Amino acid sequence: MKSENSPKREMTKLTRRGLIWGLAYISGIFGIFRFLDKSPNAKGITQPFRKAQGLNEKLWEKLFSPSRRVPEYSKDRVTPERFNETIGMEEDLDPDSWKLLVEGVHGASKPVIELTMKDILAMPVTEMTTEFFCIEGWSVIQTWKGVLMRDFMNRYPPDTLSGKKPDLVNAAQDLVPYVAMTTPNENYFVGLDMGSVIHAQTMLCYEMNGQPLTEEHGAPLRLVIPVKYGVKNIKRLGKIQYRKDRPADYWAQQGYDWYAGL
Ligand SMILES: Nc1nc2c(c(=O)[nH]1)N[C@H]1C(S)=C(S)[C@@H](COP(=O)(O)O)O[C@H]1N2
Ligand SMILES: [Mo]
Repeated sequence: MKSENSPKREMTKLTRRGLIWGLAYISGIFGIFRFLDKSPNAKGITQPFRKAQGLNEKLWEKLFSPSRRVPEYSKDRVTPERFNETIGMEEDLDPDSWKLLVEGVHGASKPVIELTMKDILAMPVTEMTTEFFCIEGWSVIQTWKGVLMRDFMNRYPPDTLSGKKPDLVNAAQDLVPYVAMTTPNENYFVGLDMGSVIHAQTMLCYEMNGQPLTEEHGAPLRLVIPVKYGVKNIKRLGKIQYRKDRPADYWAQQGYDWYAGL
């Protein structure tokens, strides 16, 4: 019987080839998930979050739009506060010696600008009630008061790539692309993309739920950046650097997604 090249035989071959490719594809996918499963597990990050990370890092830049606002709530939705972690806050805070250093300011006469809380309190005030998500799987709704980074950057604008005068609204792509923020002792440090820093709800915060920020929540000044997970909301801020190169980040060094976007 010469059935070797009969159409039916060809069909079977094709189907079998399809099946083999299909199996290879499926086992490839399982391989990726097995790999993610073995990925760093510091801080007890939950499995679904971990699986989303690889994807997150690649898509974040493409999907992120600075005009996309997170929901704001009425104050009766505020939940009990919760605090977490104090890296970079090892020494007791001395409010009198605290200052905020700012580097990379366009047109500045000095490489490092030093600000006090008095300077911060003199800037436009904003209040917002937003949800705060820790990567460990819990969230709280809190009222935050402070200075929007947008307003801060109007006064202290970042350097531009072209050297031209910065235009936060119409030429944000010409701003240096990154911002580094650290505690005064530099034990905790976060790296941020400029798009998230100029986001309309990113705030230098000094008051929480109508009270001055407590020491454990990051007095005298912390970052509240609702488009990012808790890890990027640095407490006891000591230094802001506008930068061309991507800054180091405490939790990214432990294997977390550098963007940590929501
Ligand atoms: N300086 C400093 N800031 C920090 C941290 C930290 O360890 N040190 N932890 C981050 C993490 S993981 C979270 S969830 C939030 C917690 O903020 P809260 O204590 O005000 O709830 O702070 C973030 N900012
Ligand atoms: Mo967190």
